[in-house]
Amino acid sequence: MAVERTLVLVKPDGVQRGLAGEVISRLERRGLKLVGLKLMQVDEALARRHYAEHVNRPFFPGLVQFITAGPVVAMAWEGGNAIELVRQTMGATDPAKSAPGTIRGDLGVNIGRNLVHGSDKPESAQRELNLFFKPAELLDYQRSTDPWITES
Ligand code: DAT
Ligand code: MG
Repeated sequence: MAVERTLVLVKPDGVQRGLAGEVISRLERRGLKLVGLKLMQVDEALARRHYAEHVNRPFFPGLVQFITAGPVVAMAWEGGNAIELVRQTMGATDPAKSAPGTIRGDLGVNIGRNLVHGSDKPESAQRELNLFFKPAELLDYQRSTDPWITES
């Protein structure tokens, strides 16, 4: 099982609804490791690059408007098979079709307000992590002493 890193965004609707902690908590409980975290406003240029694959879709203008409408929580999560694990934990894109027990299935209503983003494959994860984080902003736990048990 390959150790992967993936980009997760709590989108503006999730931050506004006070669900950032809920999303973080679910990913922590899943067993993934948080290696990067920031609260930020996405500008139009970043939004267009992030969602470049959807540029010709009818919902693209609304998607860019939405993701830039308020702050997002951008995170990098690490773990074995992290990309697929995050996607499973988020649930299907349309909350009407996502299973109960998933973030979107439990907390979402509208496909245009589906709370979270997670990279969909390794190439996307690499590309998206580079858009949102500088390398130095991502923690390398192997270079630190064990943060959980080391006493000061
Ligand atoms: P996902 O976010 O599950 O990776 P995606 O990459 O296909 O889904 O689409 C990106 C976002 O665009 C998605 O989270 C919500 C929005 N979106 C997708 N399909 C849509 C549609 N048919 N109508 C409105 N918004 C849509
Ligand atoms: Mg996607």
